[in-house]
Amino acid sequence: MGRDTSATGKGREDRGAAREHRPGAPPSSAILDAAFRKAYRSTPHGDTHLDRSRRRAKLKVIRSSAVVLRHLGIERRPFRTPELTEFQSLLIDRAFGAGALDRALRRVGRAEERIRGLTRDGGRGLQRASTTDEFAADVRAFYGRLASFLREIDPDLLLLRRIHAFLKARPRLDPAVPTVVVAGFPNVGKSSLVARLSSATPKIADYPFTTLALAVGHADLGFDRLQVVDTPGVLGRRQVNDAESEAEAAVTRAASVVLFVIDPTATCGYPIADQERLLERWRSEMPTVPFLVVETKADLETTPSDRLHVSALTGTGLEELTETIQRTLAARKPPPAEAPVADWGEWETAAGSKGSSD
Ligand SMILES: Nc1nc2c(ncn2[C@@H]2O[C@H](COP(=O)(O)OP(=O)(O)OP(=O)(O)O)[C@@H](O)[C@H]2O)c(=O)[nH]1
Ligand SMILES: [Mg+2]
Repeated sequence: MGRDTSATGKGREDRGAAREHRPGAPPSSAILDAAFRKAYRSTPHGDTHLDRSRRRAKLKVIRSSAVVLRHLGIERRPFRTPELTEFQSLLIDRAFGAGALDRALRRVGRAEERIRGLTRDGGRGLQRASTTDEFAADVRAFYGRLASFLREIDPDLLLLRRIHAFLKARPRLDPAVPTVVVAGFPNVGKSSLVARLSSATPKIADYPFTTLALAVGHADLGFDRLQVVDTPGVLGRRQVNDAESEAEAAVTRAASVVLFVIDPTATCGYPIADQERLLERWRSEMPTVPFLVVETKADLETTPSDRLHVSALTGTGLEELTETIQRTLAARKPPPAEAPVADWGEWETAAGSKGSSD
């Protein structure tokens, strides 16, 4: 019926909700809306009109500040440890620039401190004020400064949200679970193997760079859980793109074992010599990481090499590959201190092999 609700709490609430969903609105506007809505609903008790006015003003300061601080806490929450693993931090540094997340978090933390100080000062000011006009002026001044503190960190809040969306689109690898990282040139059949070895259902296509971000599947090798990570293809150039950078991060920092996939057929579009060069470079750069090398698409063509020849299409060699992965993992050194030792004890015993001491 077109009733104007602008003077009521309900009307304000609706406007706030609309703003929250306005695309491109700075984060501060939705947070301030929520804060002012909450403050507006204050209905204080008091003996005199002046008493009630003072209390109402104080409640506005306290409640709006509490809402803002709660929202800022929510924005920072995904980046606390242990929610954020070391590997995720590395991915973020590579994708958004080293230290960018820490700087944004520090600025948000500092804004929280300033808002706490502002709230204390606001409370004291209201204690000294003696007329309803003064209360209103104090609250207005408080709101103004609260809003400006918050607007100052809009770029940081936007960055936190972008990083959060980035993280949500990537697997969270459990550092305590053994991890096989499947890597190699583009289009060689990495995702096809990951789909065969694990629960993952990656996109598979006959063109390079089908996989653009890390994905994880889980496998049960009969005695323990295993994470199988699909990576984007890497061309082995000095300058890497974002997808290649992500693959390198997984190879260097997340892998218990790297399963390096070589496609000896012409179907991937890259010469085998280039693939071998990348393998050699990685091996020399990461002498402590075990590399398992397979030649794939064995249904099309095989080389005389004594490497494992597999086919994701027909299943040839996959059983042997699984056994080799098991043996390689069982022969690894004990994991770093943060991984639960008990898991690895079971792992080694069940695999029927003691960890090597090299
Ligand atoms: N004949 C045959 N084709 C295969 C085999 N494995 C993969 N392919 C094909 O090779 C192409 C690339 O496979 P993907 O698994 O997407 O390769 P990828 O290495 O993940 O590719 P990117 O994600 O682009 O790096 C697809 O057309 C697959 O069907 C195989 O064992 N035999
Ligand atoms: Mg792929």
